[in-house]
Amino acid sequence: EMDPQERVFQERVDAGQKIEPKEWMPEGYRKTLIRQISQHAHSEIVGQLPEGNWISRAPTLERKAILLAKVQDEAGHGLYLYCAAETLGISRDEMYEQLHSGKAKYSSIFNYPTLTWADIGAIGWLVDGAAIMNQVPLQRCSYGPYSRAMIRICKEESFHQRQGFDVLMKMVKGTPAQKAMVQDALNRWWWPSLMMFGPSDDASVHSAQSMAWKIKQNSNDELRQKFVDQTVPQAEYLGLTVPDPALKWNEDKGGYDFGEPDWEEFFNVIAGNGPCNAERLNARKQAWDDGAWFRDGLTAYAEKAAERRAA
Ligand code: FAQ
Repeated sequence: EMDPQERVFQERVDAGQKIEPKEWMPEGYRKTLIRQISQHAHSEIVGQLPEGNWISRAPTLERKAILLAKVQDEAGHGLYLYCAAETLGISRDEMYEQLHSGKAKYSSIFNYPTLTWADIGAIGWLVDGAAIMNQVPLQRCSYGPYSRAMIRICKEESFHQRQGFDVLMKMVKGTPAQKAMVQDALNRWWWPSLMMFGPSDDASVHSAQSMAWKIKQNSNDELRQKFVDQTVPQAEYLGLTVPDPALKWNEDKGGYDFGEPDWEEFFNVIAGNGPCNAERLNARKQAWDDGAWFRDGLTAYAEKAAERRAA
């Protein structure tokens, strides 16, 4: 019953071949990729805001230079990913419009505030840690441009994660007040980090089809479990307590049992009602509006240059 073109496509995907921009693909495959890649790009761009908040308040010149480089990397990831999405036939203006109108999502995690310097460490450690866990398998995504973008992005995310852990290592060896600040950051960022992997498998509407198309390689719950298993020993190394009373090593499964994230909070945040949704979106729209004169200038210059060439 499957359309012959679609069968050939699926066979190529099953054989591990990459699909490239000009090749035939099912409309649903194209749409799913545009949705996921553009949301991923928006996340990188909006993701600059919580950390950008601390660039001017970093405790030392060295920390400031490192944070500046990291935030700049996120901008690069965003632009890289917009390019990957453009190969599917959507323009950057359309994607921006979807972000600014609230139609396109970006990661829930960036709707939480950064209250202390320890939050910068926690973001690197947990948020970049979760991003890597999710993005390493995306390097094997069936769509060529997305898969290649992920290879470079993952390398940079590894540096980001290390810098976050390094910030926290320094702080937990500091004064009791500094250590308490780190514990407080873990308390606030732990559950939102687990939510980055998306809803539980039984509530994940896109997973089955995305896995059949090898856009996703793992389910949301699989990656969440791997993240917990990797991160809990790191929290212990830092001398911190993970804020989950249900957390317990399970010898039989060779992993941790852990509590259920607050899914009501998650769906509330992705519906636009998290603590900083309005602030984040307004900052993006403001930046877009403030840049209008520059875009106008570029367009006017390009038109003049074309006229001169024609003359
Ligand atoms: N936040 O059916 P599923 C970073 C939505 S890392 C918001 O499971 P899917 C690096 C989902 O879109 C963060 N929305 O969906 C960085 C769908 O709604 P829709 C970005 C979420 O796509 C670090 C609905 O729920 N990483 O930026 C979230 O199969 C530090 C149903 O969900 C990526 O985007 C969420 N957490 O799986 C930057 C990775 N979870 O679209 C700065 C690529 C789910 O129908 C500083 N994306 N939703 O309206 C993916 O791997 C997937 O899209 C998932 C969701 C796993 C996020």
